[in-house]
Amino acid sequence: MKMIRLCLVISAICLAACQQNLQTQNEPKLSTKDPLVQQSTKIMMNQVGYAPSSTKIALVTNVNSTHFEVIDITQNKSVLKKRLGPSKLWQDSGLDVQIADFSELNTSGTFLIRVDGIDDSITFEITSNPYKPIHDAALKAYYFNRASAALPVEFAGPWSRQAAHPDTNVKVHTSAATQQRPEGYIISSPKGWYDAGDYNKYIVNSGISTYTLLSAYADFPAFYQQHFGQIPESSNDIPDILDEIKWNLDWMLTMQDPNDGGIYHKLTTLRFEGKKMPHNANAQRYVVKKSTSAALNFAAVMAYASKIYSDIPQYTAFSEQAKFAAVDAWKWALQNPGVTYKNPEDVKTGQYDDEFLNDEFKWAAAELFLLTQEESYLRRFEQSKSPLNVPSWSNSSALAHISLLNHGKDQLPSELYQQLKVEFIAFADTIVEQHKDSPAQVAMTTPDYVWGSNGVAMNKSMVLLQAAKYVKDATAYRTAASGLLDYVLGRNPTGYNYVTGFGHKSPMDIHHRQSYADDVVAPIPGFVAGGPHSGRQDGCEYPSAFPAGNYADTWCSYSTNEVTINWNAPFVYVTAAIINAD
Ligand code: G3I
Ligand code: 9MR
Repeated sequence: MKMIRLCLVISAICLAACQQNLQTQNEPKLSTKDPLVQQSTKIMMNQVGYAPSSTKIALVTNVNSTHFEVIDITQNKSVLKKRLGPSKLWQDSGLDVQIADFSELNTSGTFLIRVDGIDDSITFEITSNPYKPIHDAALKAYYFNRASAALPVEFAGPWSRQAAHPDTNVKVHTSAATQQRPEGYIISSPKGWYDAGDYNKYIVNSGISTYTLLSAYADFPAFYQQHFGQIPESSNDIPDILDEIKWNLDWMLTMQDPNDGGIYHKLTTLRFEGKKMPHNANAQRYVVKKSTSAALNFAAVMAYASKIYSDIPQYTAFSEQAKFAAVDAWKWALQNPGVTYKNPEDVKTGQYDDEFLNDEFKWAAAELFLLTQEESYLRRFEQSKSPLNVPSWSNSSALAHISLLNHGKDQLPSELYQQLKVEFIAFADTIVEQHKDSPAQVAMTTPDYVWGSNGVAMNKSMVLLQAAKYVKDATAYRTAASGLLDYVLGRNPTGYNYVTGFGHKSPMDIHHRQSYADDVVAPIPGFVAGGPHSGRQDGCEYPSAFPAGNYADTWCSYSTNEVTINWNAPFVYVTAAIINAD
């Protein structure tokens, strides 16, 4: 397997080199000479497996045959022969693709797809509950990214590591100085998750990740009650997902200045650390400038957490604390409604800057209304006009709808509830249409190939699965949601299953300092790589000029091959939802 991966890496590098002669790096053009097009006599499919009742689709390109067969490997016999769909150009990949739909095959077993004239597909399984291991790994990834913790072998296996970043000696940066907490004042701000491949902790990204995991718990409590993640807290009687989330909430609480309720935008070194293990990355850390986006994001997440944890007897005091923290942050935001974040000159790390704050006001108001039932929050929600968009660290409008639809039926005026439902379903319908229009039956469009496109795919899938709860016939929503999961798991032009440690070909050189600097060849499993990004903002070389092909499994490619907590979270939600629907 390692040899195969090595060959793939080498061929990707060669292809990238060839491509250099064909076109300039930042001007992708459609060309049949694109390496992806040339190498594309292959069969692209979800590499993790299929539930017996699921839609099952593979994509075939560049073939002369009209039919495909599915071979049962154990019996060495053909169990299905069908016509391939018509050939269509999948614009974002540059490939002409034909669909091999083998959904009617609903018996468990190990199979491959055969098309005359090209190599057989990978072998794949049809099995009940194929996504449980990958869901568990994606959730466990948060444990691997815990700050202020040692990871013993018992829980981390070969990726065990020393404790690091106690964050008990964090300085207040000039940009955050106040009379009570002047520049250089020391605060303690331990725990939390590292954001990504870097070791910093950023409120807005942490917030959406935490919210998404909380909503997975809220939607599937019985599943998570029975679910054990092999983390140090597994022996207590609280669901592991709530223990894991609490690790981050504890940190988030420390980011509130008790003197005014404001929230520091991030806890960070001045520059990114080198490729070091956490315990060797010892540069001074700072809390930097308070921002309105951090305050509102914090208020929303703390309000939601207060609601969820109020049901856990051990956490009633925490639930109260979270509520007061949320209200204080909200008040700060009302008094400071337009403090957008930009890095001060001496701070070079992730910015998570956002100039449009209506969606954050809307989200925080919605969560605070659900928690307190105070009308003033509802009025503010209604005033905050912000269109529905795919959720992201900078766009939380849809999260307000998701929470109000899930938890607000008895609290909202029924007309408003109906209106929110109609708006949300209409939004999900646009994604269903994208799925139907796509020759690959993947609801990704050209503008979706931003930094973190796999996060976009998973957030779209989450929207569809949320909408599925509110429609009479959810088939189209669920099919489109699975199509996006299939895309991330291998039904894509690069042929990667983008989740580390799973499938036949998955990222090996993620931009993740721990995975780079440890002495284990395999990266930490369960992380979703960012995915193709047409902006190529890191200046690395890519094997294709097409939006969906702009991915490189190299350390260099931090805009396509980093991993973060906010891309894993919707993946956890989506796999949990699909597991619980089967
Ligand atoms: O908002 C503009 C839009 O108006 C414009 O049309 C478009 C064209 O490029 O760009 C949009 O801004 C992009 C922004 O994300 C919002 O989507 C920026 O170009 C793009 O550079 C920015 O990427 C972010 C990246 O950090 C760089 O700041 C990613 O979303 C974000 O996920 C990533 O996050 C990093 C952290 O900074 C540090 N930790 C790791 C993490 C993942 O790589
Ligand atoms: O390594 C950094 C990564 O963790 C961040 O997400 C990314 C965000 O901009 O930046 C990476 O650092 C790069 C820096 O921004 C520019 N010089 C190259 C660095 C990576 O080697």
